[in-house]
This record gives sequence, C-alpha cells and structure tokens, in this order.
Amino acid sequence: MDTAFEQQVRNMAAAMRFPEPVYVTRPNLPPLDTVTGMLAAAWERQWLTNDGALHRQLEDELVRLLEVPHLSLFCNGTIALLTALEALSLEDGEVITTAFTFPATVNVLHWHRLRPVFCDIQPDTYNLDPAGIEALIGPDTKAILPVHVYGTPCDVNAINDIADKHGLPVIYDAAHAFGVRLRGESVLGHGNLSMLSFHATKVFTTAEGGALVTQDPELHRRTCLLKNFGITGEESVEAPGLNGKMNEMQAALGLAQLAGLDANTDKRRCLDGIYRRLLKEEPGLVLLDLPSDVEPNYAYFPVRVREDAFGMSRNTLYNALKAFNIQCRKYFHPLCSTNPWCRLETGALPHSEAAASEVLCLPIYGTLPESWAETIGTIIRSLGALARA
Ligand code: T4K
Repeated sequence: MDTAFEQQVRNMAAAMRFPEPVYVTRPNLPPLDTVTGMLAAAWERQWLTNDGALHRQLEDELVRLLEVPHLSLFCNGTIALLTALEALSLEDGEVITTAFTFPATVNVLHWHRLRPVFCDIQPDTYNLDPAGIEALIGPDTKAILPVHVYGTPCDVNAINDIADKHGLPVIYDAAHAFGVRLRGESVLGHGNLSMLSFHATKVFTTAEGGALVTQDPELHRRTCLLKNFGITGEESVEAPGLNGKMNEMQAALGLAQLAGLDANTDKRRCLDGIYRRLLKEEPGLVLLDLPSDVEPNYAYFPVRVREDAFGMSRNTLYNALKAFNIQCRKYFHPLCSTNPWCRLETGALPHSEAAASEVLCLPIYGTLPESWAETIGTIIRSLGALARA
C-alpha cells in the first residue's frame, strides 16, 4: 500500500518524468571516426596489443598532459592496483585504508593475503582521516592505501609525514582523480604509486583501462615488467607477472578523447555550478566543498542528505528520483568493512557509516543538457518541500 507521500511523488513525476533514464554518468565519447581512423592504422600494422604504437603514444601523451614523470597503462584500474601491491612486494600483513570506497580498493588486498585495517574518514572530504592512522599502525602494518574520493585530494602532506615516520609505503587509489591538481601540481605526484581508472564511467575513458603513476624509475620499470608476465626477453622471465596490458583498441579510444577533454571539464564545471546554485541553500543538503587550492575534475556530484532537516532520508530521495527516471547512485554503500571477507576487529567508523547512509551522487557528465541539471535540481527542491510540508 502506497503512503500519501509516495502518491504525491507519483503525481509530481507524472508531470515531470524524464522520457529516458538519466544515468549518474555517461561515457565521454569522442567522434567515432576519430577512433576508427586510428584503428585503421592499427589494422594496417596488424598490431593489436603488447606495447603497440597507439599504446606508446597514449602513454607519452598522458605523461605530458598529467605532468607526471612515469606512467604505465593497464587493462583496468583494479589490475593496476593489484600490480602496485606486487611491485612493492606487499604480502601477508595489514594495510590501513578506507571503507568508504568502491569494492576494488579493498578486494585487491585479499588477493595478496593482506588484511584491511579500516581508518575512519573526514566527514567533510570523505577521505581517510590522517588523525586516525597512527593509532592503527602496528607490527604487521605494510602500507597505507588512501583514496582520493570523488577526486578530492587527500591530506597528502599529513599522510606523507606519517608514512615517513613509520617507514611505510603509500599507494593512492586515484581512480577518481584524473587531471586533478593540488596547489598547482598533479595530485598524482604523491605517495609511492597512484592508480588511475579509465573505466567507461570515468572522466577520461578507454572503456576499461587504468594506469600506475610513480616518481620512481625503478618502480616504474617493475610495474611495466609485472603487467607483461614479468617477461624480459624471449627466453627470460624475471618476476611472477600477470597480464595487465592495455590493448590498441583501448588506446585508440583514449587518444581520440584527448582533444575534447577541456571542453568536457568545462561542461562538467557548468553543471556543477547549476547544482550548487540550486541546492546550496536547501535545508538538510550538504554539498562537497571545492577547496581553493584544488583544480577539480568534477567527476562526481555527491550530495549529503540529512534526514532531519531535509525531511526525507537519502534512500527515500533515491527512490523518489527513480520515479522521475533519474538514476542516481549511492556511492559508496555498503561500506567495504561490511563485506564478509573484510570483517575484522576494526574500531568504530562513525563518519564512514554516516556517509554511506547519507550520500547520493547526482547525474553529471559532459553530454548532460544544462536544462536537465536545472530540472533535476528543481525536482530535488520540490521533493524536499513536499517532505517537509
Ligand atoms: N577504486 C575506486 C575508488 C573506484 O571507484 C573504482 C571503480 C576502482 C578502484 C576500480 O577501477 P576499474 O577496475 O573499474 O578501472 C562503476 C564502475 O564500474 C567502476 O569502474 C567505478 N569505480 C564505480 C565508481 O562505478 P557501477 O557498478 O556503478 O557501474 P555501472 O555499470 O552500474 O555504471 C554506472 C552508470 O554508468 C550506469 O547506470 C550507466 C552508466 N554507464 C555505464 C557503462 C559501463 C554508461 O552510460 N555506459 C557504460 O558503458 O561501477
């Protein structure tokens, strides 16, 4: 049986429902003929993978674009992260990380027989709180694995100080942080290694894909070796590598996208501005800050829903928006700490738990019409008013 509120939402939706689903994101697709043009050259060369010309060109372009010394392309971000752990010879111990992330961050630890030790997040940035890290460091701690959640840089200086003091390596999950700059420099310059994801849902995509970035030439050599079975020559294998290579079709999609990246960011900035204008004063909604020393990539638009003040919970808003054909996402619910293979004697994670139950990511992508963002913002305000009436 429907509640009166559900009935009112349905009546509202009958008048304002989008004719097609509005997804949380859509891939940033370049003109198809740019991709096929590059593929034609690959066909001509009859070279599809294993350090092909397009792969090499994309690596060079990204090194230049992101202003990083060394970057190694991968078939996806998860395998890149798995390879980062192997490159640092991490095994059989504990890694301090966050539970407020996509499952991949934590699942790779399991594959290396590493146990996640969850540290709570900062309530405003959703990133690992450095103030909680030191208390979790023990004799079995092997590394720190923070995530630049939604592309917001972690407190890299504080994390670096703690890591240096305890002699621990830091691997950043920078899956969301393509192109993000902190104090005028790439955020990928911090830690021993940073992992990027180029999944279809990311601001820069190769359909599936990813990369490892490092400042250390020897670590770069190891990541390149490990993603190609550890092979150093026709008859020599130096390390137990796996197949993490990006192929020429993926690289073509990446290369074809480079010319449109700035326009994509500009459009996202504009959509971000529309949401902020419409929602910043809405009671009970908390928007993610854009710090003045950060150049963001506008990859996500997370909104925190405080039920008491907004009038309805995040889950109710999520369901109500579905009635309008608006497909938001609860990134990141459930917390990784609730997975059976992760359950440990972890301390309380009040900020992570609150974020997992209150944050909703709104649609944002380069081809989202501005008028749609206006409508989405207006619908959210109307729903709030209805709930509080
Ligand atoms: N670390 C972090 C912090 C991550 O967020 C991720 C990935 C990783 C590590 C691992 O990196 P990869 O191994 O994936 O490179 C999506 C992505 O699959 C995942 O890559 C991403 N994070 C995560 C945040 O989002 P889902 O389960 O939400 O995907 P899906 O298929 O439901 O897509 C979401 C929406 O995107 C769809 O409703 C419609 C749209 N979409 C999706 C695809 C695949 C399209 O319009 N076209 C498409 O081709 O996880």
